[in-house]
Amino acid sequence: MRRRPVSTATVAIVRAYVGLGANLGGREDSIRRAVRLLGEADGVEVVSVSTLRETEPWGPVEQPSYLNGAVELETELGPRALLELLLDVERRLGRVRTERWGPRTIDLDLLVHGDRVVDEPGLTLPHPRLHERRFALEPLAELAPDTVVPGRGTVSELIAALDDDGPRVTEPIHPPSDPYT
Ligand code: A4P
Ligand code: MG
Repeated sequence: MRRRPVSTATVAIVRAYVGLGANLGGREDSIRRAVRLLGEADGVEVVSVSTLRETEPWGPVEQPSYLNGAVELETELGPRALLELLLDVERRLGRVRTERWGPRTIDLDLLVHGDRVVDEPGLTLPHPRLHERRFALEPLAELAPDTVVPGRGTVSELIAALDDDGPRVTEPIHPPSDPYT
């Protein structure tokens, strides 16, 4: 990954993890463009990107299968500012919101922001459904298995605790060494 200084000495740098999902259009292309845009944003550095994997759609809406992954960031942005950036990148990639849990060209979920616990209108941290979703936890485990999801446990512990009724994740399809720039 391209390294670029993100701060002055006085700004706290936090490690944050963002879930990547797409199930419409050129899914891999959308995810790659999203990661590139995140890395170009001020105050954000992309540290690593997981493999992308094909996953069965979760939820009440019938829709195509997803590509899911995760990206590790170092950022000086607080949770709100980072969420705003994610929503902005979604808009720039042409996401149109129709129904909740419905299909989307790109979905960027703020999974974990350091040790922050937030429960406000429009922002919940850690992501409220992370701990029950294999398609979100497995890419995260590739990047940071020992990371603590605040209030829940480590990523590895959460995977071990999953029941097997959730959507299946097939083999990773794109190696993490794939260039993103
Ligand atoms: N919001 C609050 N907290 C957060 C956070 N930590 N990260 C708010 C991101 N957003 C957060 O999200 C609605 C609002 O949630 C945002 O405006 C933000 O203020 P949205 O993306 O517009 O709506 P959504 O995605 O349809 O709803 P939601 O509840 O975020 O759905 P999910 O949980 O993202 O689920 N199946 C598979 N296999 N893989 C998937 O990735 N994704 C979904 C969407 C359904 N099924 C899936 C997958
Ligand atoms: Mg979402």
